[in-house]
Amino acid sequence: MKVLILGGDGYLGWPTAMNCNAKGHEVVVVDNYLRRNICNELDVAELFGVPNLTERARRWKELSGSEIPVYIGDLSDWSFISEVFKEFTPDAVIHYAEQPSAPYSMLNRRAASRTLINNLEVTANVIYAVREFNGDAHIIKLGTMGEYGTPNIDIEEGWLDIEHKGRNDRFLFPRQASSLYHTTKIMDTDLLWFYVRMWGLRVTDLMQGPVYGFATEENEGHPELYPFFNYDELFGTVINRFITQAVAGYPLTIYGKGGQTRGYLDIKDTLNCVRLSLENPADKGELRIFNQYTETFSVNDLAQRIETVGKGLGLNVQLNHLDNPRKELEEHYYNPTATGLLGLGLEPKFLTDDALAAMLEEVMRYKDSIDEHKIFRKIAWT
Ligand code: USQ
Repeated sequence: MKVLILGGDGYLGWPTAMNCNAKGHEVVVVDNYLRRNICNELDVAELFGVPNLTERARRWKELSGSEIPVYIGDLSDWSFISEVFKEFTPDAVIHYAEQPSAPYSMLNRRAASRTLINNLEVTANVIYAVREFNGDAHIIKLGTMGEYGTPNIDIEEGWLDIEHKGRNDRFLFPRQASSLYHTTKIMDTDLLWFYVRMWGLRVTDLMQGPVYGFATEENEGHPELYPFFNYDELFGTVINRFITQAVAGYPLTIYGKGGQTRGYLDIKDTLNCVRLSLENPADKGELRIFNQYTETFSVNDLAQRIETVGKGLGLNVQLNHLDNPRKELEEHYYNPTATGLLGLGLEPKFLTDDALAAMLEEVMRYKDSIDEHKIFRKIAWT
């Protein structure tokens, strides 16, 4: 298939590009370096440097013999996005081109506005570009499990059948996010659902939980092809942060009581989920929603497991309960369904002790570049 990957420079965008290309798809990547620019502006912490997208594509070609053309530009600019679609006419669009950090979206008014405008304008432009240049193209949109929040009922896969005063109907599952970033993802889903109804688009919305790791089949033995690995409070997700903290001997930053439970997945499973969705497209006029995670853990579960495995490797791992800078439930019911992707053939990779040890050992190779000052800056939600 001809696959257009928007946000191709990101933590998941670049690994997805290599993976789809390695599996025989023709891939083009687009990015405006929004995430890189925010990281530079805010002096965040990445474990290792990552070459720019053009350079990574060049190195991938040396390794694989296959070309991934790169477009650098802003997808909220209609003249740019329409140019890309005219030149490539994709069969599928994988849309990662969003400001992905919840803490960044809560930093200040400018960050909130940048998140809101970028995420919604790009999604709207993608919808219009698909309609104008190939109405049959499949849009695969990265949503988030955070759209649902932590309701006191089981979370279904996107939809809920409601019986009310003796009548029945089917609606999007109730959503109530706990950051502005997550709220923009709800708005994206609403936009997509609206245009699926209006224009009969073909859409898959992937409600993904926090992702961990950086090793994939394609970058094994090639650190120059690794994705970003942030361990700071803005762009680092909790498992990647805890692993780095354990290696640095920095007490693990458990927010509040640590009972916050989420659905997690290995970066390799993200790639498989996205590719399974690509190769088994949604129908025309369908908004198909999958919950994309493989296991649920509380923050305390994660901290304790990393403590045990880290100590086994001789690391000095300590746990620290900090005042929670976020506004979220710290003890709650959490029982989401996730059967759709298993039905398409996903074979999950679980967070075993061996997998944790492998991540700790890989991060230990970069121990000297960890800057402890950048681990916690207390971005408060309220
Ligand atoms: N947490 C800690 N200590 C830390 C960092 C996080 O206790 O040092 C807690 C948070 O308070 C939260 C949980 O760990 O309860 C997960 O936090 P996270 O930073 O790993 O994830 P989050 O901010 O929710 O966002 C990440 C990605 C986002 C994606 C989302 C999926 O950055 O792009 O959409 O995971 S989900 O969490 O299911 O909404």
